[in-house]
Amino acid sequence: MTASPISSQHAAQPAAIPNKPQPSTSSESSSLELSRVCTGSEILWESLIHEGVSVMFGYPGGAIMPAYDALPQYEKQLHHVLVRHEQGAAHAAEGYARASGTVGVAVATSGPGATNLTTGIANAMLDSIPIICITGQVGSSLLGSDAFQEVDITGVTLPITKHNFLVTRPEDIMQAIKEAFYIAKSGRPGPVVVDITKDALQKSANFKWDDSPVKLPGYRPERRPLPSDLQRAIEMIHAAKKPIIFAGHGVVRAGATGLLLEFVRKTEIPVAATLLGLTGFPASHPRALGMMGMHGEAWVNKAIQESDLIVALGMRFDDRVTGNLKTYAPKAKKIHVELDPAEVNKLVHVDLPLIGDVREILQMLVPHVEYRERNEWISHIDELKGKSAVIDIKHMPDNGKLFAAHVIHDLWRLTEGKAIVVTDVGQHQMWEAQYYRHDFPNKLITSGGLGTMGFALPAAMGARFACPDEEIWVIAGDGGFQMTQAELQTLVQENKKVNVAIINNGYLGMVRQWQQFFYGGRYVATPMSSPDFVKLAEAHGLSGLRVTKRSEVAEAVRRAREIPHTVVIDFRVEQMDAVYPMVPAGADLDAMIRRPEAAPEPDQRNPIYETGKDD
Ligand SMILES: Cc1ncc(C[n+]2csc(CCOP(=O)(O)OP(=O)(O)O)c2C)c(N)n1
Repeated sequence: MTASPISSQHAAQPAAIPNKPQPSTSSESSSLELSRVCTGSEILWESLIHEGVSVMFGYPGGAIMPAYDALPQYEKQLHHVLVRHEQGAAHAAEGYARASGTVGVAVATSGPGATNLTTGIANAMLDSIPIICITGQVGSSLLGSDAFQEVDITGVTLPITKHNFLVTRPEDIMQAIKEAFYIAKSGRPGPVVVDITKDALQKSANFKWDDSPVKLPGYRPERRPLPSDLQRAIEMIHAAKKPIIFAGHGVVRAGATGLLLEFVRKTEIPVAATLLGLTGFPASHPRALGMMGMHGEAWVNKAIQESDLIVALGMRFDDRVTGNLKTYAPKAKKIHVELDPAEVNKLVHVDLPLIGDVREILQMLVPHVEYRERNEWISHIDELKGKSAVIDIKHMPDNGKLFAAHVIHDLWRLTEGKAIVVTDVGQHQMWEAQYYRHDFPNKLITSGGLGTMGFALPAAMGARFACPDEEIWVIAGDGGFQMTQAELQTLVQENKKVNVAIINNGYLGMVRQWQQFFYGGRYVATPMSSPDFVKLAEAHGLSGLRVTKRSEVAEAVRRAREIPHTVVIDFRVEQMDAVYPMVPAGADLDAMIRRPEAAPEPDQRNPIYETGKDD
């Protein structure tokens, strides 16, 4: 068994999302079990069951076939979902992990099966999501020989996993799985690959589940700040006149929303959110400012630039959040609460790092922070808000045109903000962040760090297995949806329902928007034709609806919610609309391009949109 070094980027407490049942393990009884002779394949599945796995997403092939062959013995405990592309398996495992607060599992064969997982692995790495990817590998005697379907997947995934293993003997499988789960969930969570050679799956070894805790010398996932640093933080918070709290993904993953509410109740400090932190603090709370950064609210970015203290919770100052680092929040002292020490002072110099779990640190701070009156600062931010709210597109009268903002805002109204929304990547993702008001924790699943088109449908499928009773909506662009649309058939085979809203603008919209703003309006390789999405849904045995006017949105959403199987709605929205405000990449955070006063008239239509022909 070989292992890559554990990235120093990951440390501290296991993430926990409250109110989600943690799967029970059968390890309690295991000390009574005698050791048995099992094949490596049996050891693999039994180990997963002991780790609490009940569903996994995968695709078979030569090297992993012995494992699949042993699977029927465990069909009562382990459900295997046959995806239509391994990328879908990794995204589904991530959707499952995000929605459940536990670990997601994907399975693939060697070579192309394993390489197809890599986009999903990288996505989980950048968004710190615990998934385990199990890959078959060629027989150990063939390793390094360029054997059929041999790819050095531990080498390939070294920079995009928190850790990975190559296992060549059946007696090492259990320990590798145990360590993989421990590493994936502890500290800053992330993906782990366990690559197992075919002979290790076929050969036998003694097996007895060992339920002693994993100990890895040199890996210290738990960290706590010094009491003197906590005291300094409290003094800085009390002294600040224009403070802002940043809610990042860490707040959501640590289940720290309740504590953040308490912290804000005591301190009156307004809260801005990153994209992944949006569900960390209720959007309708009077101190909620909204999203910051490239497509954040104008007043939020302006307030950040004026602030004298930033309390950043579980976020990493991504370039989409900061804009030009040289001019970023120049007057603000910065406290950075973060469990990965490698994120501290990486991009933005901070005055006080507090290394540890967001929830634990808030628990330590809340009893000691005192009320401060902040009316002046809060009314100043309200003034900044004024004009932006007036030109917000959702307040425009219905002029017969369908804007994506309308669709998403109406979807929010009709679902009362309670649905789990899984978005793809592009303009629709930003409109979702702006117009679906998130008041409940962990109800938004989106690809933040990697920005992976094709993420939404398979991730929603994973979320569906984690949350069988929740309403789930995919919001995808016509481009991204086409990347992984084959997973519709997986939903059919599994008899699972999600609703799909395609924000169909006939373009790779976000790239088209950049071409409009920064490339002289030369729309190269962004006009895109699509299949008839209604017929596509029907070809899968599902239902499809098309909406072209705002007045039709509510009825379509109502019908989709009633129909018991997956429904795809093709929302034909304005083609040339753009996401506003926008901070051009690398520009100062408050140098924003604003929505024109009047809604834009479509000035150029995609010629291949209606006809499917480029003429
Ligand atoms: C896999 C992948 N390829 C390319 C990109 C670059 N990219 C970002 S947004 C975007 C356009 C997305 O178009 P669409 O899915 O139609 O959504 P829209 O922006 O129109 O809402 C592209 C190509 C990406 N993020 N991911």
